[in-house]
Amino acid sequence: MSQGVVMETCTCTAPVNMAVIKYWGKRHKDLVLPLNSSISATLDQKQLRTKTTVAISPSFEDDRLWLNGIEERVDTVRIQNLLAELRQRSIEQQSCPQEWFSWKLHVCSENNFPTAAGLASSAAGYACLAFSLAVLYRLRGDISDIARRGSGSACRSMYGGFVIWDKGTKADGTDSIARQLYPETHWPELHILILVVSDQKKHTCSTAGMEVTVETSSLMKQRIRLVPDRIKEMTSAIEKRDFHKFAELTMKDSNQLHAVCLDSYPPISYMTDVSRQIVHMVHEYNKLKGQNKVAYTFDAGPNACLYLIEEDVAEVVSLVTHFFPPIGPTEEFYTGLPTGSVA
Ligand code: 2P0
Repeated sequence: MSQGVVMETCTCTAPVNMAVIKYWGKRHKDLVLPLNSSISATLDQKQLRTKTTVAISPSFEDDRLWLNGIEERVDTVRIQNLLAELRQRSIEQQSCPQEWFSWKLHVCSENNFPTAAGLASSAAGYACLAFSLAVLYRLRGDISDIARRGSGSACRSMYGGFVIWDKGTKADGTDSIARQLYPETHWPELHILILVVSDQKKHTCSTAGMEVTVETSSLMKQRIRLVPDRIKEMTSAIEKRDFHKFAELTMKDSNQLHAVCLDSYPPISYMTDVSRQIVHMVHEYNKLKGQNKVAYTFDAGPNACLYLIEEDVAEVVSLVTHFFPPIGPTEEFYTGLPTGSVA
């Protein structure tokens, strides 16, 4: 606090999460309610994280937001919905001084990884925004539904380890929340390797892509029928730490996500030739080993996320660098463990 200026601040970090059963498609756009439940692992924050500082002061004239040093608009529906929900809950809980509601907010957020390149930056970003504001406003209880209002997948970054986002059935979305299935200590040998194929912004944002898929893909209707069984199977594979089954389900679900994208009209294509070469490499490697040793999964972008067991990391890293030698700053990889949540 500088002399004479009243200001409250809070700084938090939030991790990205990588879905193994994907969220794709909404049943309610403004409330950000999904058509199906999804499961993800939360990554540790050493490699990929968002860091956000929020400040509130009577001396601020407007709400303002900077992302990676560049000022962004705050008058988007997502941000306004998230702020409205936070303030409403704060009023209900009487969690902070009343005059704060007339004070303006400044938000500074930075990612330590490519933004909007299909690396779950919006998940970490909105989780961090919701969490830092909840700390500032001294809110109590689960706030994953508030993060969800910013970006659906953000609700899963509120918890560490393996996380499920229940789609919920209520019209108001109060039961569409994230919860931890298993803590990160449940399967400490599980590692994640992220292969950055491109750090360019994706051509079709997830929100727009989902809308086209829901409106036009007949395959999507079949997917919605199949996902509940897949959620049960995945939960069981994680519970038993059955990597072979976990990998099979992860790869099948990623393939189905990209199949419904291609079945959309006009088609949406996130994977590139390099992404497909990674898929091919993984299947050849697993065939050679006689069981699934590695699983790939791709979000709304060409970058690959590989799940594997610790003892196989060295061999797979050497395989990746052999077939995909890094030639520039965009071809890097991150390694990490699924681990704790916002801090
Ligand atoms: C997921 N994705 O489960 C899936 C897999 C991308 C592919 O969640 O419209 O940025 O803001 O709710 O959360 C990306 O979707 O979309 C996403 P909105 P979001 O991780």
